[in-house]
Amino acid sequence: MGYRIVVAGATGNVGREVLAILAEREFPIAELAAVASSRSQGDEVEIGDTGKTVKCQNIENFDWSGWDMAIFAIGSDATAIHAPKAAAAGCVVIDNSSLYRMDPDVPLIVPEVNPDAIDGYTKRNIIANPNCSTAQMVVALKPLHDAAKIKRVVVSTYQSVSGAGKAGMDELWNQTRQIFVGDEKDIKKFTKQIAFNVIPHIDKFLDDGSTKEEWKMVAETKKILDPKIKVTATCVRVPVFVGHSEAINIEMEKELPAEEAQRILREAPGVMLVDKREDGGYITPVECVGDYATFVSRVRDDSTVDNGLNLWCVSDNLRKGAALNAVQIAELLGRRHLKKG
Ligand code: 11C
Repeated sequence: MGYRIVVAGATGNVGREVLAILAEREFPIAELAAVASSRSQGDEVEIGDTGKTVKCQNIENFDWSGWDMAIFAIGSDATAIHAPKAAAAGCVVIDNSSLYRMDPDVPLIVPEVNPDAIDGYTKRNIIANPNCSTAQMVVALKPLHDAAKIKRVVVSTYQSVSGAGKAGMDELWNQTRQIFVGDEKDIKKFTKQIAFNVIPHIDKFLDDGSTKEEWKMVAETKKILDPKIKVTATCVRVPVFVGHSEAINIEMEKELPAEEAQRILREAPGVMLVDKREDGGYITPVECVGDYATFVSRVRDDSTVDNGLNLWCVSDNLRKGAALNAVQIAELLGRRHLKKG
């Protein structure tokens, strides 16, 4: 027993994490296929640290029929070509790109937050995975929303370069070295120097002066958690390799003192509260790498508004922000609908 599962984009940052997490979580697999662009055809991709590999097939001529599900991590343009083919062949697509997230016929799922919404996947045979900065935020917000109804969220992000793929990681590494040895700096992937700097710009600019990354946090939070919640975001790229951080200010309908919020967060699915209110008693991005949890620290009352709360939220953007959430969706789909595990 088990599923015939495809990982599309298996050679990328997220695809590799998907393979590792499928193995770590002992996802029931009858057959595994790794597909990617023709450039990677024939490459052996490691399956986490199992010592096993899987040979990459060319996505252009892959036959999707007979496969139960596919986790896509190939970007919106390639997804637009291949996801409809897979879905039409009966293979349920779990898509990491932003292409289908706001499609009303495609559920946008964070299993700890809105698992029931997955039942709508049959309309298009596609399930969307949210943006990394949204995923970790809604995991932290959900239990507080259930307890005291969140009205408004003000979030500032500190997003690692791995959100921009391997090219983003290479650019931080290369610039750091170039600055140390006095070479001229290469600026290709980001718009300004990222080493020893921060850049208040992720994704393209929109007409109102916000960026698409900021818009995603607003629109996706409404779709996943509650359309009534107002969100305003400022998204910033920082010189960290892996792990997105967020400073979140929350305004609620009911009073929820910080101690009560800590108690709720301690029990919440997917959340790890690390909040000692002392030197080092909080989590930083380097400590979250490779972990599944959304870490919450620095929970404190905000006395400048009624029923206000501040918190700090950190998670591995390649895991909860992408690959782990996709595998959790695959598990949920299996449990609720495909039942072969
Ligand atoms: C970043 N959050 O850190 C982005 C990466 O919509 O899935 C993921 C983009 C997306 O650059």
